[in-house]
Amino acid sequence: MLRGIPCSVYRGGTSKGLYFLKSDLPADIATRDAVLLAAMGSPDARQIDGMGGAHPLTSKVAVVSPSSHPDADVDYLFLQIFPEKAIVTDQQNCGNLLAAVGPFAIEQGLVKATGDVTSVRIHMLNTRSIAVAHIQTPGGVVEYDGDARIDGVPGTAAPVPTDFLDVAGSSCGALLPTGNAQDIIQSVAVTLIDNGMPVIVVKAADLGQTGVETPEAMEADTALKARVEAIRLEAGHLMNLGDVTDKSVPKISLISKAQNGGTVSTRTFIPHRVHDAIGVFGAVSVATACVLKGSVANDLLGLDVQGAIDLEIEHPTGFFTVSMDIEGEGKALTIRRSALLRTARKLMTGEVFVSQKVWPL
Ligand code: NQM
Repeated sequence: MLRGIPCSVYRGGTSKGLYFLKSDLPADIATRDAVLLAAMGSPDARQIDGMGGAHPLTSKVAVVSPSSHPDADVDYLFLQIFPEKAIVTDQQNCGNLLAAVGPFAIEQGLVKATGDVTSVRIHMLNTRSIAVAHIQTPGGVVEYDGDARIDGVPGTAAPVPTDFLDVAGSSCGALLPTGNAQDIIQSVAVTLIDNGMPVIVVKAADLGQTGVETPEAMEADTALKARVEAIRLEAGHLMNLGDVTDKSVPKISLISKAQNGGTVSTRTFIPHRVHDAIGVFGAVSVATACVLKGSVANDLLGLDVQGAIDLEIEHPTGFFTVSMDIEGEGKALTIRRSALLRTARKLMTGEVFVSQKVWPL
């Protein structure tokens, strides 16, 4: 027999996932994870027996609940469901699914719409940090249509501008987990950085790449993938993440000079597929590396900036704009605020069905 669980599907930014109220899922974590694997159809590369889209960016879950944090309206737990493996991990945050947390919270009655724009304060449990998402709510109803365009998503939609208050070091304990702006791993200069997402920044040229290869070409390059993974496994320990064999962090961004008038060009392993764009916190972390004196990115670009700036992170399908307010230099760099634009869309709401053998009634 099957069991239906209330669930909604939203596109958040350039990702897509299942959104649940925490109270609709099992309280026991092992049972919850078994339910989510069954709902997504993992482990199976095609996820044919579930809702997953056979790619890490479409195999994601948001669990939302009222918050007890004094500065937040709701709690958001992000869970990455590996398509090919029976792994559910909370070791990373996701700024793309975050874009639909505000609309979901309002539509589920966790947050009351106030005026034309409702600011939803979201406690991101994965990184114990706060985001403030500004949701269009004319007449007290979430508006999804609009004129905002983000690269990697066709068409336009209502804007979801989002501010981050303090995400530096939220996964690794410090913006620069090794205390260095540059380290050497396997004879390659890297910057290990965490401004909301643990990322290894490396010059594409140092891995024999131009940096503008297509994601498909990079994924087909088995020698490159092996090199990237070897660096990643070593970096995991240096970044206070331990053995990262079965973790989706750190990401690794191969950077090169901008091709299209932006700040820097990127190709990002997330970590076993190459992103068609770049993750939200991934972009914030790369942008931070660009302005950090002594980093491999700053060495490549020679940027010298202070105060409020917009950085255009080029990726395979366009640009990702990160707005930052920065102060100080090198290891003393402080990011007073970062902000960016996403869009979201409700795709369906109803029930997802799993076997009662997984979660008995
Ligand atoms: O970095 C991809 C995405 C992400 C995560 C990833 C993300 C982020 O595009 O905040 O959004 O796993 O790197 O959804």
